[in-house]
Amino acid sequence: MNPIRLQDSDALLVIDMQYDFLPGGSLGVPEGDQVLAPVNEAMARFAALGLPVYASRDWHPENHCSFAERGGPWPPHCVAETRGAAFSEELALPANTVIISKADSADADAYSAFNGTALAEHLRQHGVSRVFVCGLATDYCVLNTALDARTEGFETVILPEAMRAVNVQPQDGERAIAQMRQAGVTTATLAELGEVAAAA
Ligand code: VGL
Ligand code: ZN
Repeated sequence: MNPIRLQDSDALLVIDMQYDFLPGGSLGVPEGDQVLAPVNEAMARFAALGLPVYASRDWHPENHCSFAERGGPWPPHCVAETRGAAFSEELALPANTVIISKADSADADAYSAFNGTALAEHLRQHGVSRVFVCGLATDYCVLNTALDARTEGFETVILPEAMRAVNVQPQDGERAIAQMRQAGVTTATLAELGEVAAAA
Protein backbone atom coordinates (compact mmCIF):
# COMPACT_ATOMS: atom_id res chain seq x y z
CA MET A 1 0.00 0.00 0.00
CA ASN A 2 1.44 3.28 -1.18
CA PRO A 3 -1.02 6.06 -0.26
CA ILE A 4 -1.50 8.78 -2.86
CA ARG A 5 -2.12 12.32 -1.76
CA LEU A 6 -4.73 13.73 -4.12
CA GLN A 7 -4.10 17.37 -4.97
CA ASP A 8 -5.63 20.30 -6.85
CA SER A 9 -3.96 19.35 -10.12
CA ASP A 10 -5.64 15.89 -10.23
CA ALA A 11 -8.67 14.83 -12.27
CA LEU A 12 -10.57 11.56 -12.68
CA LEU A 13 -11.42 10.28 -16.17
CA VAL A 14 -14.27 7.74 -16.22
CA ILE A 15 -14.39 5.99 -19.57
CA ASP A 16 -17.55 4.82 -21.36
CA MET A 17 -19.73 3.50 -18.51
CA GLN A 18 -22.65 3.04 -20.92
CA TYR A 19 -25.32 0.36 -21.11
CA ASP A 20 -24.01 -1.15 -24.35
CA PHE A 21 -20.68 -1.92 -22.62
CA LEU A 22 -22.34 -3.49 -19.57
CA PRO A 23 -23.53 -7.12 -19.45
CA GLY A 24 -26.70 -7.36 -21.57
CA GLY A 25 -25.57 -4.52 -23.84
CA SER A 26 -24.76 -5.01 -27.53
CA LEU A 27 -21.01 -4.96 -26.79
CA GLY A 28 -21.21 -6.05 -23.15
CA VAL A 29 -17.83 -6.26 -21.44
CA PRO A 30 -17.55 -9.40 -19.25
CA GLU A 31 -17.89 -8.33 -15.58
CA GLY A 32 -18.32 -4.74 -16.71
CA ASP A 33 -20.99 -4.26 -14.04
CA GLN A 34 -18.39 -5.12 -11.38
CA VAL A 35 -16.68 -1.79 -11.96
CA LEU A 36 -19.76 0.28 -11.09
CA ALA A 37 -19.08 0.20 -7.34
CA PRO A 38 -15.34 0.97 -7.54
CA VAL A 39 -15.93 3.70 -10.16
CA ASN A 40 -18.60 5.23 -7.91
CA GLU A 41 -16.17 5.09 -4.99
CA ALA A 42 -13.44 6.84 -6.99
CA MET A 43 -15.88 9.53 -8.17
CA ALA A 44 -17.09 10.11 -4.60
CA ARG A 45 -13.51 10.51 -3.43
CA PHE A 46 -12.68 13.09 -6.11
CA ALA A 47 -15.97 14.95 -5.64
CA ALA A 48 -15.49 15.08 -1.84
CA LEU A 49 -12.15 16.82 -2.42
CA GLY A 50 -13.64 19.21 -4.99
CA LEU A 51 -11.57 17.63 -7.79
CA PRO A 52 -12.91 17.44 -11.35
CA VAL A 53 -14.51 14.31 -12.78
CA TYR A 54 -14.78 13.74 -16.54
CA ALA A 55 -17.02 11.04 -18.01
CA SER A 56 -16.50 10.03 -21.63
CA ARG A 57 -19.09 8.35 -23.79
CA ASP A 58 -18.88 6.55 -27.12
CA TRP A 59 -21.43 8.52 -29.17
CA HIS A 60 -21.79 6.99 -32.61
CA PRO A 61 -24.08 7.88 -35.52
CA GLU A 62 -26.19 4.88 -36.60
CA ASN A 63 -24.05 4.34 -39.73
CA HIS A 64 -20.73 4.41 -37.86
CA CYS A 65 -17.70 2.93 -39.64
CA SER A 66 -16.83 0.63 -36.70
CA PHE A 67 -20.10 -1.30 -37.15
CA ALA A 68 -20.03 -4.72 -38.89
CA GLU A 69 -22.49 -3.64 -41.58
CA ARG A 70 -19.87 -1.13 -42.73
CA GLY A 71 -17.01 -3.62 -42.49
CA GLY A 72 -15.96 -2.63 -38.98
CA PRO A 73 -15.09 -4.96 -36.08
CA TRP A 74 -18.10 -4.35 -33.80
CA PRO A 75 -21.84 -4.89 -33.61
CA PRO A 76 -23.76 -1.60 -33.57
CA HIS A 77 -23.30 0.01 -30.15
CA CYS A 78 -23.61 3.37 -28.38
CA VAL A 79 -25.75 5.01 -31.05
CA ALA A 80 -26.19 8.61 -29.86
CA GLU A 81 -29.41 9.31 -27.95
CA THR A 82 -30.35 5.61 -27.59
CA ARG A 83 -30.56 3.74 -24.29
CA GLY A 84 -27.44 1.74 -25.19
CA ALA A 85 -25.45 4.98 -25.27
CA ALA A 86 -26.82 6.23 -21.95
CA PHE A 87 -24.71 6.13 -18.80
CA SER A 88 -25.85 3.43 -16.41
CA GLU A 89 -28.37 4.73 -13.92
CA GLU A 90 -26.22 3.02 -11.28
CA LEU A 91 -23.36 5.36 -12.14
CA ALA A 92 -23.33 8.10 -9.48
CA LEU A 93 -21.96 10.98 -11.53
CA PRO A 94 -21.07 14.00 -9.36
CA ALA A 95 -23.07 17.15 -10.12
CA ASN A 96 -20.28 18.94 -12.00
CA THR A 97 -19.14 15.99 -14.12
CA VAL A 98 -17.87 17.12 -17.53
CA ILE A 99 -19.25 14.87 -20.28
CA ILE A 100 -16.91 14.16 -23.21
CA SER A 101 -18.62 12.68 -26.30
CA LYS A 102 -16.32 10.96 -28.78
CA ALA A 103 -16.39 9.07 -32.10
CA ASP A 104 -19.46 11.05 -33.09
CA SER A 105 -18.84 11.25 -36.84
CA ALA A 106 -19.64 8.39 -39.22
CA ASP A 107 -16.29 7.91 -40.91
CA ALA A 108 -13.78 7.99 -38.05
CA ASP A 109 -13.45 5.91 -34.91
CA ALA A 110 -11.91 7.24 -31.71
CA TYR A 111 -11.12 4.94 -28.82
CA SER A 112 -9.36 7.69 -26.87
CA ALA A 113 -11.34 10.34 -25.01
CA PHE A 114 -8.65 12.79 -26.22
CA ASN A 115 -9.21 11.98 -29.91
CA GLY A 116 -11.20 14.73 -31.60
CA THR A 117 -12.39 16.24 -28.30
CA ALA A 118 -11.50 19.29 -26.21
CA LEU A 119 -10.42 17.13 -23.25
CA ALA A 120 -6.70 18.01 -23.22
CA GLU A 121 -7.42 21.71 -23.58
CA HIS A 122 -10.06 21.58 -20.84
CA LEU A 123 -7.72 19.76 -18.45
CA ARG A 124 -4.92 22.27 -19.06
CA GLN A 125 -7.25 25.23 -18.63
CA HIS A 126 -8.19 23.81 -15.24
CA GLY A 127 -4.59 23.31 -14.16
CA VAL A 128 -4.74 19.52 -14.27
CA SER A 129 -1.37 17.78 -14.56
CA ARG A 130 -2.24 14.25 -13.35
CA VAL A 131 -5.15 12.11 -14.48
CA PHE A 132 -6.57 8.92 -12.96
CA VAL A 133 -8.27 6.69 -15.54
CA CYS A 134 -10.90 3.98 -15.00
CA GLY A 135 -13.92 2.46 -16.77
CA LEU A 136 -14.46 0.38 -19.93
CA ALA A 137 -12.86 -1.19 -21.73
CA THR A 138 -9.28 -1.79 -20.56
CA ASP A 139 -8.09 -3.00 -23.98
CA TYR A 140 -9.71 -0.27 -26.11
CA CYS A 141 -10.87 3.04 -24.76
CA VAL A 142 -9.07 2.97 -21.40
CA LEU A 143 -5.85 1.88 -23.15
CA ASN A 144 -5.98 4.56 -25.83
CA THR A 145 -7.07 7.29 -23.41
CA ALA A 146 -4.21 6.51 -21.01
CA LEU A 147 -1.64 6.38 -23.84
CA ASP A 148 -2.87 9.72 -25.22
CA ALA A 149 -2.80 11.23 -21.73
CA ARG A 150 0.93 10.36 -21.58
CA THR A 151 1.51 11.75 -25.09
CA GLU A 152 -0.27 14.95 -24.02
CA GLY A 153 2.14 15.21 -21.09
CA PHE A 154 -0.14 14.24 -18.20
CA GLU A 155 1.05 12.09 -15.37
CA THR A 156 -1.26 9.09 -15.74
CA VAL A 157 -2.50 6.57 -13.18
CA ILE A 158 -4.91 3.71 -13.93
CA LEU A 159 -7.20 2.07 -11.38
CA PRO A 160 -7.25 -1.64 -12.40
CA GLU A 161 -10.00 -2.58 -9.91
CA ALA A 162 -12.27 -0.13 -11.69
CA MET A 163 -11.57 -1.41 -15.26
CA ARG A 164 -12.49 -4.53 -17.27
CA ALA A 165 -11.38 -5.77 -20.70
CA VAL A 166 -13.32 -7.01 -23.75
CA ASN A 167 -10.64 -9.73 -24.20
CA VAL A 168 -11.31 -10.63 -27.85
CA GLN A 169 -8.08 -12.59 -27.22
CA PRO A 170 -7.94 -13.84 -23.61
CA GLN A 171 -4.81 -11.86 -22.65
CA ASP A 172 -5.78 -8.54 -24.24
CA GLY A 173 -6.51 -6.83 -20.92
CA GLU A 174 -3.19 -7.88 -19.39
CA ARG A 175 -1.34 -6.89 -22.54
CA ALA A 176 -3.04 -3.49 -22.47
CA ILE A 177 -1.91 -2.91 -18.88
CA ALA A 178 1.65 -3.90 -19.81
CA GLN A 179 1.55 -1.53 -22.80
CA MET A 180 0.32 1.33 -20.61
CA ARG A 181 3.04 0.69 -18.02
CA GLN A 182 5.64 0.75 -20.77
CA ALA A 183 4.39 4.21 -21.72
CA GLY A 184 4.92 5.44 -18.16
CA VAL A 185 1.43 4.87 -16.80
CA THR A 186 1.35 3.80 -13.14
CA THR A 187 -1.33 1.88 -11.26
CA ALA A 188 -3.12 2.55 -7.99
CA THR A 189 -5.70 0.79 -5.87
CA LEU A 190 -8.78 2.50 -4.47
CA ALA A 191 -7.39 1.92 -0.98
CA GLU A 192 -4.36 4.01 -1.96
CA LEU A 193 -6.68 6.90 -2.87
CA GLY A 194 -7.97 6.89 0.71
CA GLU A 195 -11.43 6.93 2.22
CA VAL A 196 -14.13 9.40 1.40
CA ALA A 197 -14.02 11.65 4.47
CA ALA A 198 -17.07 11.30 6.70
CA ALA A 199 -19.19 14.44 6.88
CA ALA A 200 -18.09 16.62 9.80
C1 VGL B 1 -14.99 0.69 -27.05
C2 VGL B 1 -15.09 -0.96 -28.63
C3 VGL B 1 -15.74 -0.13 -29.50
C4 VGL B 1 -14.60 1.12 -25.65
C5 VGL B 1 -15.65 1.55 -27.91
O1 VGL B 1 -15.25 2.03 -25.09
O2 VGL B 1 -13.66 0.53 -25.10
N1 VGL B 1 -14.70 -0.56 -27.42
N2 VGL B 1 -16.03 1.14 -29.12
ZN1 ZN C 1 -17.39 2.36 -30.30
